[in-house]
Amino acid sequence: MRLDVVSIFPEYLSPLDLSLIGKARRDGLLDLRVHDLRDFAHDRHQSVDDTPYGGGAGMVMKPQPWAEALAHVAGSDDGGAAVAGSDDPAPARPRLIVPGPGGVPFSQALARELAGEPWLAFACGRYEGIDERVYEHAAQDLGLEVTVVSLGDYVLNGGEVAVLAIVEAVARLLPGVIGNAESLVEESHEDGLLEYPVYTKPSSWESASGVRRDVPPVLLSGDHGRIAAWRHQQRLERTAARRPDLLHASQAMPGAAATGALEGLDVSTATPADAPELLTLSRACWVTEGRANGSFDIPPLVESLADVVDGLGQWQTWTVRSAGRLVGSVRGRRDPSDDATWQVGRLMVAPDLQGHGLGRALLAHVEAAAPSDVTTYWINTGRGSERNLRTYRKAGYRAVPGEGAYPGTVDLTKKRVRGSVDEG
Ligand code: JD8
Repeated sequence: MRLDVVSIFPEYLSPLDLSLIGKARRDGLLDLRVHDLRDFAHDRHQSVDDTPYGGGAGMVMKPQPWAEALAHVAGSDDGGAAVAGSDDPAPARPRLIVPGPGGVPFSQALARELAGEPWLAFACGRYEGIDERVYEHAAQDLGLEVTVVSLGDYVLNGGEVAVLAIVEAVARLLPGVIGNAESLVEESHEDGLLEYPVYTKPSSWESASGVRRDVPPVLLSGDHGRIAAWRHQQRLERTAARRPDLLHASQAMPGAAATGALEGLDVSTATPADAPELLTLSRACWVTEGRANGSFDIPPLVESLADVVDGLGQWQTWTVRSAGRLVGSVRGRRDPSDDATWQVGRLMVAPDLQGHGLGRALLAHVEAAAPSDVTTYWINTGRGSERNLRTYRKAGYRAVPGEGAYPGTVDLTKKRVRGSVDEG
C-alpha cells in the first residue's frame, strides 16, 4: 500500500518511523511518503494561511498550496500503487482522506475498508481548517474520492494526530505488518465486543501496597473450552458495562459479527401489513440522506402510506426482522425500460444497526434474487450520500457520468458476473 501525507508539520509524522509501522516501511510492505505543504507555497514567507472571509477568529488554509500539493501527490503514480492484477490502464489515483471534526466517525469498519485501498493520501489541516474549495477541487477536478474523517467528538488543533491513528489502525491490518494475524481476530471492535482482560506471570502478584492479587484460576486450568467461555463472558460483561451501544448491535444482529450479517435474522417477502413499519423505517433512514444532500423533498421522506403499499405492487420487496423488529429492507425489479437491468431500491438499515455489514448483505440478497437473464444491476443515490456511494463502490458499482434518474442524484451500475457470489 502507498500512503502520502501532506502537512505543515511533517516531523509530526515521525512516530511512523518507529515500531511495527517503521519495520513495515523498511520491509517494503508500506510505501509511506510525507510532504511539507510549505514546499508548495512560493511567496517569500511560504505562507499557507490567510484571514477568513466573513470574519471570525483564526486563519484559514489557502487553496493554492493545497492544490499544488495534491496535484503533485496524485500525479506522482510510479506504479507502486497499481491495483494488483487490475488491467485498468488509467493511472492509479489516491483516495483522499481529510481529517476533520465534522467528518464521518473513524471506526474499525472504516479501517478495514481503507486497508483494502492500494493508495491513500492524507491532507492534514491546521488553523481553522482548509478552504472549502480545495475539497471540491480534489473531488471534481482531480477526480479523487474524498472522505472527511473524524477521530472522535472532541477538538484537536490539526489533522496530524488523526493521521497517526488512522495510519496505524489501517497499516496493522495489512498482511505481514503484525506478526501473527491471529491476534487480529478477537480484538475489540473487530467483532462488535470489547476485548477480554489479559494476564501474565507471576500468577500471584503482590503490589507495593502489600495487596496480593492472583490470576483467575480458569486461566491456569489448561482447559481451553472453559478458558474460551470465560473470556467470551468477560467480553460480554465488559461491553455491557462500558459500551452498551455495541452490545445492542451485536445482540440485535447475532450473525453480523461472526459471518453473514443476515444470519439469525428473519428475511421475508414484504406484505401490505409491513407498510406502516416500512414507512417509518424510510423516514428514519432518509433523514441523514436529506441532510447530506441539502433537501428533504425526497420520496422516502414525503411518500404516503398508500404510496408504500403501491410500491409493494411494483417492486419485489424484502423485510429483515430481528426478534420481530423491522431492522432493514430492500426491493428489486426489472427496469421498466430495459428487461436485462435489475433495479435495486430502498436499501435501508435501521440507523442504530448501520455499520455492521447488513446493508452489504441486503444488497447481495437482492442481487441474487434477480432473474437469470438479468445482466446489469442499477442503483441510485444522492450525490452527497458519501456513505452509500462508498458501500456501493465497495460492492463493485460504478457511477454513471452525469445527472442520475432524479435531480441531485447519481446512478450506479454493475455488470452481473456469471457464477459470482451475487448469483446466490
Ligand atoms: C483537522 C484544523 C482545528 C478544527 C477550529 C480547532 C479529526 N476528531 C477531531 N477533532 N479535531 C479534529 C481536527 C481539527 C482540525 C483539523 C482535524 C484542522 N483543526 C480546527 C475546527 C475548529 N480548529 C479531528 N480528525
